[in-house]
Amino acid sequence: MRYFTAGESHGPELTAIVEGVPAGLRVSEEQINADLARRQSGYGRGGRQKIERDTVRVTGGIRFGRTLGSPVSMVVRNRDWENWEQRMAPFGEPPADLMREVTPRPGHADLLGVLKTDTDDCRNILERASARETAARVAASGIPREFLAELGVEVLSYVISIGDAAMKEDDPIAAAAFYKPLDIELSEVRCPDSGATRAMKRAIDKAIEDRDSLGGTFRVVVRGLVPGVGGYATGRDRLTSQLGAAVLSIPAIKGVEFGLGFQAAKLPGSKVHDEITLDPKRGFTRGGNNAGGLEGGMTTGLPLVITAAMKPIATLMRPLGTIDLDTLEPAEASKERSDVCAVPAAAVIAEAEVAFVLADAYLRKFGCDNMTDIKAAVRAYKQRLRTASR
Ligand code: EPS
Repeated sequence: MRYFTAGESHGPELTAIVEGVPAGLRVSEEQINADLARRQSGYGRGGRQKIERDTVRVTGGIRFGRTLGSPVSMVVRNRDWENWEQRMAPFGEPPADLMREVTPRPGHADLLGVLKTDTDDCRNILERASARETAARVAASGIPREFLAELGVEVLSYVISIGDAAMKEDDPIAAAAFYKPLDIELSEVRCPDSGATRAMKRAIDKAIEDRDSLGGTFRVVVRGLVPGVGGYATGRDRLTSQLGAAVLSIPAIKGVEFGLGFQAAKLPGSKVHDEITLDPKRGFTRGGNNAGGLEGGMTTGLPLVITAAMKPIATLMRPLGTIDLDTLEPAEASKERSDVCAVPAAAVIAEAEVAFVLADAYLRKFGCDNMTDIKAAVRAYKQRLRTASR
């Protein structure tokens, strides 16, 4: 299963196509819209989110609420398009008063995109490099999310830190298995700790006052996975490489850790690896989950725990220095209306990316034609594992 997206930030709409979809999967429009709303929320979002009310319109691949087995296509309208129709028109001549963007923002794709594509307008780059594109990814992720949910797999995310305001956790990996989705969703920054939520909001208020921006860290947790999904035989089979690439594909994500992550590099092996035990009811299990649910590129069956770091948004209201591409003189970078912090949104987008990788890995392991056969294959696999451990 994989997706494609098309569309610019201020174009008419964003398009997503998901291919490799099994037949008979129940899909809910309301659920996709709820995920789109989760991506739009979060303290520190900018004026654009007051304009957009993202909803999905499915244009293929689903009939009476169930997938047909054909590619699923969908669109998310950009309400801001009506303010950009002239400036972003697909055809015709540019308007006489068109302002080109010629002051690339440090940290954004502007400069390198201009050099690479030989254009004289950063807008040709920033329209697509904009994180607006991730609305299409989240809409598309309705398919793998529902697929995983039918197999008992739940994907969630929460924010751990924004700037230097962080949630204190004694044992983050153990805690990851227990946070309740409601506590996360009720926080304006998607943090299950109310004290830390307040500290993060204060950090964002300060950044707004300073006309600056903030990044942070978040975690994606997946519960209910069966062991042995993914592969060890080639680099590409390893879920570690696929999940790492998927999370790093989100704009502004600069680092990804699994389980103990970088901590593991400081500890001896005896304190890192999770001892193998045999539980009479559950079969093979582990003394801990330092591996974060992945071993040898495959799921262990314990919660998958991924931590990611996002850099601060590149558009600053107090702009950094740049070079004017017309005059080649020093200048101030463009200051478009922008978010101050989008870490909570990035966490929701990471859920989407992770869901795609895991759904694809399940389809490879359990077949891909229809939900009845896939569910039967998962049941048979679980049964074999139970027998093997006796
Ligand atoms: C973005 C700039 C802002 C953000 C946008 C990402 O948009 P605008 O230039 O229209 O104010 O709001 O994100 C979204 C629109 C979204 O839906 O996430 C950028 O330059 O990356």
